[in-house]
Amino acid sequence: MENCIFCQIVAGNIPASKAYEDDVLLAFYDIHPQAPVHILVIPKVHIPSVDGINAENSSIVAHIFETIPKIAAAAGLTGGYRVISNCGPDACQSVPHLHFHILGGTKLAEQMA
Ligand code: DGP
Repeated sequence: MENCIFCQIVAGNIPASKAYEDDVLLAFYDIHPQAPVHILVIPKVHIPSVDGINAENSSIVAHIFETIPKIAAAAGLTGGYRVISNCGPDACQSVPHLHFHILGGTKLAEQMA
């Protein structure tokens, strides 16, 4: 999608600091990090949000979650990490392309909201 920032990153039209890539997903460092390590993991195909996950594309999401531990380990997150996906306006989703935040590199706050 031409007007989707993350699709443009996948296409190589907008630069990003990549953490991991395969045929299905791209992981890159968040431009506004909220923890010492803050990586975004996105499907290469455009899925708008968690609300857009369905029987046809859920294998992509399964692959993302199978790969997140490898991405976290490669980023040195030996003490643990948090995975978050903001969905919709009440969650302050700002980019309408499904993404999972990996946050770590420090002791995170107990409260999530
Ligand atoms: P969310 O609020 O959950 O939709 O998170 C979107 C995240 O995407 C936010 O933490 C900032 C990040 N972001 C937005 N635009 C860019 C960009 O062009 N490059 C990178 N690396 N991150 C971006």
